[in-house]
Order: sequence, then structure tokens, then C-alpha cells
Amino acid sequence: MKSALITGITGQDGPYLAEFLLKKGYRVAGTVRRLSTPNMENIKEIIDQIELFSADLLDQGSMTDAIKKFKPDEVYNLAAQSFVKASWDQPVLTGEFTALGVTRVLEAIRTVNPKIKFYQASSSEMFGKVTETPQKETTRFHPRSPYGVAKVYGHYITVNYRESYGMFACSGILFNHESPRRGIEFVTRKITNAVARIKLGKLEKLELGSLEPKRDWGFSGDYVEAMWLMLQQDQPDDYVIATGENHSVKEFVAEAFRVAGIENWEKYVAANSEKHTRPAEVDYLIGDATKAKEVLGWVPKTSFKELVKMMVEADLKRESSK
Ligand code: NDP
Ligand code: GDR
Repeated sequence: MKSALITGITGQDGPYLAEFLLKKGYRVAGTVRRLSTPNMENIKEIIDQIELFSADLLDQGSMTDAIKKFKPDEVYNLAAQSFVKASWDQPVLTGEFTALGVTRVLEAIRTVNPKIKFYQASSSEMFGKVTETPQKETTRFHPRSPYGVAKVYGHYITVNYRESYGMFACSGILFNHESPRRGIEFVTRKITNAVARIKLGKLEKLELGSLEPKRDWGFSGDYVEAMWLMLQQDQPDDYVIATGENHSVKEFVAEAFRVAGIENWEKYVAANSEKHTRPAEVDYLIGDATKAKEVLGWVPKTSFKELVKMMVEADLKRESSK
């Protein structure tokens, strides 16, 4: 029986990955950091099937201990300060978590058992101010936020441990992926949650930043399979994971209101709010996942419309039962 340790198991991707690996017959564990009120909402359905270890990206010893005790075959490093906007408010902490945190996990593996396979959650935010379209593995990085800069560090330290120590370390450059489990501050979930509340008469207006940025939005449940596939290859490598299609925030808004059966969405949206505008924006992202298709045999399964529908319906259900 194979075993996998997931850092960041309580976030969006962690539970989808855990469920995917449990179905494959893996023994699965996750790390959780100490919080005064534990945040187990996203893992409540699988909590009896997994082991949990208390570990923090800031604390080398706790990461090493978790790996020593659980003895995983694979480690998926999903933990991070992942909200781009917050990275301007807390740039140093974002660097500690999202950049140096990766080195701490790699060091834990190197010292306990360098044969453990490692997956790093890298991001399309590394492309930032894009230098070519669509973006692929060889596209130059130009991050536009402290978060993006930290992810570039995380990517290169992963490549460096592979080259320095021969470790099986992969970096998955994932474009935006969403789901009903997405944190409420990210734009897609913020929109679908607001649409549900507007539909139910609980909210009058949705306040957003710019409606112009375009993202390549996929479904988190599809993307975790790609993470696993990367660690099943003969050689470690880096892969772009994306749908190859992009949409503006405005298109996402319009589609979400359409799914909920609300006409004239403009009436309910206040755009360009200063509070939600970023010091430097990433205007346009679209990925080319040809390498993942050819080498891993991975293709996305969920369309943009299916994704929006899934999220709106989940929020309508959640909000009506409150
Ligand atoms: P989330 O923000 O939903 O989850 C992040 C997880 O990291 C949470 O479980 C959180 O725990 C944990 N965490 C945060 N800080 C620490 C810390 N100091 N020590 C230990 N754990 C910590 O992210 P997603 O699931 O959406 O994304 C997973 C990874 O993939 C992240 O690294 C993200 O940057 C990256 N990524 C995500 C993309 C996306 O579109 N979703 C695209 C590309 C990359 P807690 O519950 O305690 O806060
Ligand atoms: P992103 O996701 O920054 O792409 O990072 P987010 O959903 O926060 O923003 C997407 C785009 O929408 C614009 N926007 C708003 N965003 C938020 N959150 N709130 C608003 O009110 C709003 N109005 C407009 C943003 O400016 C941006 O252009 C996500 C995260 O999951 C990262 O961790 C991950 O690495 C990348 O995706 C790929």
C-alpha cells in the first residue's frame, strides 16, 4: 500500500487530492497547523480515513517529525499563503510560508529519506506580466506580486533539489482552478456565493475590483489527478496544467448570474472598488498543457460552464440551508 502526506490538506485542493488517493488505495495523511479554532470544514467527510499531524511551514522540526513518523512514499506540498491580494499586506510572511516553506519541506525529506517523491504546487502567477501567449513550461517568469515572487523561489528550489541531490521532485505549474470548496475571498467563489445570496434576497450588491482580467479557469477535482500523475512517471519533471481556454472576470460574473436565473447582472455589481484593486495586476493568463497531455495523458474534464454551474448550485444549496 502506497502512502502520501499532503501539506495544506484543509485548503481547496488538499481534500480533492486526499479523496483521489484514498480511492487509489493509498494511506493518506495531512499536516494541519495549530489554530485556536481548527478549520476542518473541507475534510469533514474524510477525517476518519486519514491521519493528521500538527506541522507548520514555519517550523522545520514539525515538518521533519511528520515525515519521520508517517514514512510517506510521496509528499504533496500544497500548503501556502495562497491569496495573491494578501501578499502585498504581508509580503514577509508570504515569503516565509510560500517560498522558504518549500525548502523546509524539501530539507525534511532530504534528511529523513531522499527517496520520497515530492510535488510542489507552483503557479501560473509566476508568468505574471506574460512574455508569450499561451504560457508553457519554457515561458519566462515575470511575477507581479510578492506571492508570485515567492512561488518562483519555490519552483526553482524544487528544481535545485532535483539537480543537486537527484531527488524525485516535480513542480506543477497550475493555472487557476476552482470548486465549491474554494476559499470565499477568491473571485470565483466570492461571485458564486454573492449570486446565491442575491437570489435568496440576502444581499443587494456584489463589490468587485476589475472585471477585465482573464484567467484560465479549471476544476480543482480534475487538477489533482495531474499532481499524482507527475509522481508516477519514470523521471521527475515540471508541467503546466491548464484548460487552454480563458475568460474574463466579467464573463464569470455574467455566467454565474445566468445560471441563477437573474437578469441584468449589471444592476447588482459594483466594479472597480479600490479595496479589491491590486498594486500590480496580472491581466491575461492562458496555459498550454500540451506536455501534460503528451507525457502524462492528462486532459481537463470539466468545462467553464460546468464549473460555474457546479459552484453556483453548491452555494445556492449552502445558502438556502442556513
Ligand atoms: P488554499 O489557500 O485553499 O489552502 C492552503 C493550505 O495551506 C490550507 O490548508 C492552509 O491551512 C495551509 N497553510 C497555510 N499556511 C500554512 C502554514 N504556515 N503551515 C502549514 N499549513 C499552512 O490553497 P489551494 O488549495 O487553492 O491551493 C493549494 C496550493 O496550490 C497552494 O500552494 C496554492 O498557492 C497553489 N496553487 C493554487 C492554485 C489555485 O488556483 N487554487 C493555482 C496554482 C497554485 P489553514 O486551513 O490552516 O489556513
Ligand atoms: P488569482 O485569483 O489572483 O488569479 O490567484 P483571484 O480569484 O484572487 O483573482 C482573480 C482575478 O480576479 C480579479 N478580481 C478580484 N479578485 C478577488 N479575489 N476579489 C475581487 O473582488 C476581485 N475583483 C476582481 C483579481 O484582480 C484577479 O485578476 C489564484 C490563487 O489561487 C493563487 O494561489 C494561484 O496561484 C493562482 O490563482 C493561479
